[in-house]
Amino acid sequence: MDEQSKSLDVISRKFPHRRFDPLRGRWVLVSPHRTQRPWQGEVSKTEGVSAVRYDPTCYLCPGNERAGGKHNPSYSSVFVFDNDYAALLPDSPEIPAEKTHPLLRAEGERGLCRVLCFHPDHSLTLARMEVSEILPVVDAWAAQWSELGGRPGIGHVQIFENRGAMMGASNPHPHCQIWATEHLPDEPAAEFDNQRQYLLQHGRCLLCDVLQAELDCNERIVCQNEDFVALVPFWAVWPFEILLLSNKHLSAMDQFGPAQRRNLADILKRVTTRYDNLFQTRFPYTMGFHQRPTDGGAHPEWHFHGHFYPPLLRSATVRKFMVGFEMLGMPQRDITPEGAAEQLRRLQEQHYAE
Ligand code: H2U
Ligand code: ZN
Repeated sequence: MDEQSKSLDVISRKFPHRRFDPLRGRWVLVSPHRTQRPWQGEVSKTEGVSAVRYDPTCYLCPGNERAGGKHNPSYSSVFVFDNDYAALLPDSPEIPAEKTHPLLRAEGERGLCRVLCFHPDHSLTLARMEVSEILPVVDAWAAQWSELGGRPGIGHVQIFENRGAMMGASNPHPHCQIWATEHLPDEPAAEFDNQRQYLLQHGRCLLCDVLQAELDCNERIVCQNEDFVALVPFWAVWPFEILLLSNKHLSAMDQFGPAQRRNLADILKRVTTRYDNLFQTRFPYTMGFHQRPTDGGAHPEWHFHGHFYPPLLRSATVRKFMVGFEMLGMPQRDITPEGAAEQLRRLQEQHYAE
């Protein structure tokens, strides 16, 4: 290690500094010296492994009645339905611009929301499903993305999973949501601007270059297979945040062949198992994929990726709060991304409950 990188290494492990996220276009404050501070605040409940394979009161279990009165079929693999309480509607009316004040703007937003159950077994999570059982989930995601994204007027399809009560999941049954919107939402819109700008300036893909830099320095890689790399990004905000990158420059799941689909299922199982093993709990997170906008453009700038945003900080019961300086200033973290990656890397890929 040369003198310059040695001093950088020491500074970034011991002293407050800020790091830039070129994908989102924002800074994060890193305060590694703060990890020893005492905690007398909220202690959350832990969620252990469940043994309830069928819950007669669950809205998502096979055969049960949902809150809206519809009945689920006796499904045996994945099951997709239109959200009974959809946040978006396909026929929401346009708001005439002349009726709004330039500083008090509103626009109509059309779209639709679906729920996708991963498995009929109420007790499972991605971590405890077989790769062969996650594969139909990946296939369903790809089909949903193409179907919804192919509809006229749909500019973006967001697939996301809220796991655990701590992240606001309304139900422990393994499931995710899909929201298809007319406009590009703010997070992918910022990523779009930054990826496009980088391609214009450098003639290369931003995330291809990030991946190469991460592979070269090899400090924040958690696990990988032939098609995907899971790493704690240099600029991670959440303590154990993971960025999932495809090795190849692919922009969405419609470009995945059978090997990539299987390897996505594989890396998801490995990442979620490591998460559960970290604090021996049903590790909560919000996870989702960022794929190219579905406006019909080729989007050469876009690189397929997934984000895992888990709230836990130092145990199964102590979470990070995004409050105070985070709300009024900028995101801040204590444990370094390098330390978090090392902890996740050291863990077994066999689930602790098995
Ligand atoms: P979350 O656990 O991420 O909240 O997702 C569950 C979704 O399921 C939620 O958006 C929907 C809720 O509206 N839902 C139904 O569509 N029907 C039901 O009977 C219960 C929940
Ligand atoms: Zn259920």
